[in-house]
Amino acid sequence: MKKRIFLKLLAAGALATQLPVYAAAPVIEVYKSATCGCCTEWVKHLEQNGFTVKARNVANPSDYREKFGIPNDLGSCHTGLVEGYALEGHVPAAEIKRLLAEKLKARGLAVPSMPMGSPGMEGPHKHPYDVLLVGSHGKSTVYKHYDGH
Ligand SMILES: [Cu+2]
Repeated sequence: MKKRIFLKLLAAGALATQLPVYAAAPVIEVYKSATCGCCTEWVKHLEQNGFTVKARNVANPSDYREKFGIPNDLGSCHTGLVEGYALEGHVPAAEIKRLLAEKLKARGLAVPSMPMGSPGMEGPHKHPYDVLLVGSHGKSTVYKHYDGH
């Protein structure tokens, strides 16, 4: 009897440790203010691209930017976290998927400010903008450039 329970627990434990391997879409946690409309539009963009999003309304999203090591001058309206990577601002799903595939050693990705034409910031114009890779030492490099038109 006791042995059987032990084996069941052992099996359950083994299953639990295997689950992340088989989990499908990564979950993105998003920290935003309750009144942010473009943040909600960005969340929709992520969901439309297959991500599961857990959005949380917080008093100061910038606290999370700081916590995740994204420099203040790269700040935007919301901060996300996916598999240990920070996502600052309106980062396109394509670059998030690329980073998750490349598994680079980095703090995350940032689209500073809120460029018109980035996901969640659709409007009459598309301004050029860069998706920045924030390295593990806090220095950023251009990960992808988007042309405006
Ligand atoms: Cu925004």
